[in-house]
Amino acid sequence: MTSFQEYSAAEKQARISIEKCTSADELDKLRAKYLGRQGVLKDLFSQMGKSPESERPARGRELNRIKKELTGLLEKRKTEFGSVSKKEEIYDPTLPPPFVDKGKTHPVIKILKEVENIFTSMGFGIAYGPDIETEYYNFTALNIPENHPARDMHDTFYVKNYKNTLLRTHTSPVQVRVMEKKKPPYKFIAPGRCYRRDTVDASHLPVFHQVEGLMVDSNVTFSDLKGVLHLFAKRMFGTKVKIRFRPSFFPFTEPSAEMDISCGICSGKGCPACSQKGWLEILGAGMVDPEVFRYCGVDTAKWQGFAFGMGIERIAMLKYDIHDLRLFIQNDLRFLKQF
Ligand code: 2NM
Repeated sequence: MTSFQEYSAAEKQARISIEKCTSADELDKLRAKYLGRQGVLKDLFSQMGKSPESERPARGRELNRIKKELTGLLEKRKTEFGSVSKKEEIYDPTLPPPFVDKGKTHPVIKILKEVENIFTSMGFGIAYGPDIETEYYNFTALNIPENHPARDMHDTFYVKNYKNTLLRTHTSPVQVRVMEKKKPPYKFIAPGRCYRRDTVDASHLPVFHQVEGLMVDSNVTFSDLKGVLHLFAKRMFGTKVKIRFRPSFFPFTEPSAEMDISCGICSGKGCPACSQKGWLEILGAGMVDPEVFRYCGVDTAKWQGFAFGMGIERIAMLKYDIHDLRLFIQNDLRFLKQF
């Protein structure tokens, strides 16, 4: 038969072990040893049956008191080790990392970089300028006179309370600034954001991107323009692509042209994508008008130049076969993840 002294001895031993314990793991083992299903206390309770009936209430009270004491003590020590569970303590370096949905380059910017790479590989530099411009750099120096419809409030965002100040409608003012400052020869492109007062629809965005280019040297001809832009078209749309030039008009070039590429969808036979024409317009170009050279202080007796300009959203539309520009600004991941 178990004596009360043995109860006390078991309690004392348990207290000492719990006090000496140094980890949550060890504490779990002590809990099992003293309070578990096959633990010391369970054993003492079951041995109570062998004691005289008169002693049993007192023994029960004493064992319950010890159980309560030890439970309290275990709880107290547990808080000292923190509530880190065994599961959390295990770090498995062989597990794959959690999925992180990292961002990627926007399709329009991807095309912009592609265009940049094609021209820089041909020896063109890259020039940048401000998005907020003056009427002089955006219009006047480009031979766009005061009463020209392009200057209309309907097309241009003017900056309120700042006279002659606007958001550039093309990147040509960058070329004007370079021509003013540097002595030819040079060839460079001007990529960047442009702004026009257009209502958003399938083919218009008020904020869009352009790459314009300019080459000034002695003896630059329209053949140089054709050669450079033909090479560009082949690099951008594949070696099988055909090009053609149609006469056009811009205030800042003379002569002026628009360049088409053969429709890649119907191979030039005519289809809905090219409105049955077999051709798709991709850019405007021409020989820099002597009037522009005069505004910028370039000696027209010594230097000639060609210039061109293209809308990047339009190139992206053609290359990726997208029919609605609004997809580019809606941030729908189902769309953006495809590129
Ligand atoms: C175009 C088409 C044709 C152009 C002209 C110039 C400058 F500044 F050199 F005169 N920059 N860009 C140009 C010429 C732009 O965009 C459709």
